[in-house]
Amino acid sequence: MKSKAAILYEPNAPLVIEEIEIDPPQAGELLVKMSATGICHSDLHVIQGDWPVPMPTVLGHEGAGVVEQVGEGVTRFNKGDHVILTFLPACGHCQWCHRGKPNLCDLGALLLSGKMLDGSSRIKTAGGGELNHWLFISTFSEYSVVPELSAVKVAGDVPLEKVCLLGCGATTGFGAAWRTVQVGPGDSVLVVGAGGLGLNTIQAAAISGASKIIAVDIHEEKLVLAKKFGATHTIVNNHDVTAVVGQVMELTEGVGADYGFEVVGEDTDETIAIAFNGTVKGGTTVIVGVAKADTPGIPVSPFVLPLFAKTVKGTLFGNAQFQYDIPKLVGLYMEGKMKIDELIGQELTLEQVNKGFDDMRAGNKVARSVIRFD
Ligand code: PAD
Ligand code: ZN
Repeated sequence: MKSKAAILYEPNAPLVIEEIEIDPPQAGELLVKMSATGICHSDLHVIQGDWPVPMPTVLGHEGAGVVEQVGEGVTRFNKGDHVILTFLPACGHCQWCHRGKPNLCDLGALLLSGKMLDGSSRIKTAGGGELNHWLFISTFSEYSVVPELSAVKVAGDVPLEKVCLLGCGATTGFGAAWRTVQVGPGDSVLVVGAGGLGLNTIQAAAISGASKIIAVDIHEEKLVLAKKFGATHTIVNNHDVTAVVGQVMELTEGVGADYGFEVVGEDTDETIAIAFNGTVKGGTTVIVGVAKADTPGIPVSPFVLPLFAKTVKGTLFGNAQFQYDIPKLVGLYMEGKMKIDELIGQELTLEQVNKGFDDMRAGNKVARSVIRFD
């Protein structure tokens, strides 16, 4: 079948809207009619050439839609089901899934392959040219074939154009505070980067009862939003790490925050330095942002790390148990206890996808853009 999709042919070029050809879903796969997809910074990393991703590719990995057709052997889904697509699949059988770490599922090894789970492809250009899948779900397309293992079913009355953000950013940011470390009542939290993910780290910390939540960003506009999501204090990062850390210390009785989160993934020499140096002795720094693949290292002093007995942790998908956690977060959202609408600064058409990335690069326009297909 034909589908309109946004193709990235090479790094640092605009995405091109074209009709592509999609093969029917194979065993264990679904054809999904996309309702909406968020624009996440990870796709911007791919556009910037930061990560080793095969091109041309159909980007997008924060989507939700309606099952149009199911492949052979699919029993959990039927035509008409509403689904959120996750940027990682989980098989449920490998040792990582059994250890309660579906975010580390063995299937993740194929994540950047550009192929489906069986190593073949379902998409090509209208002229028959090669196209790569992205994270198995390529959501910048009216229709997409996806593994059933990348889908989470939701009720028919859940607004897909909002909860699509749970497929990546909202769950990752929220999970970083809720699952990766368990922020608790009275804790102090420092969040560097108040974008699509960081705002969710802030709101998870607030929901968990953190007493002090310090948000750091380079844009005032993001800090205004951070307050809406539960930040108690905000600091503009004017690229003076010592000054920013000094302000964090002033706000935390001179010791630093119990948890420091880096949620930027750019300028990591300064953002990780702020998160790490702003973390209390014995505390934990969580790195959420994913930097350029060839970044040589992180600014963590091997003198300070042991002497202050700090922990530095990475997180993938916020350590979410996503088949279980996403329905839970949908429930929180439907009860009005989790903010998602407030993240969405604008809705765009697929044709406006490059505007979405321009606004993300500008940084001060919106926390998230959502592309709507219907
Ligand atoms: P975003 O662009 O929505 O937000 C980034 C925020 O950081 C913006 O508010 C910027 O203004 C702010 N910022 C930029 N530079 C600085 C700086 N020097 N100091 C302070 N703030 C700054 O991005 P996002 O929230 O979609 O993604 C953030 C990162 O998380 C990005 O690297 C992405 O690839 C990564 C990510 N990680 C996972 C995971 O599983 N670990 C999942 C999804 C995305
Ligand atoms: Zn993402």
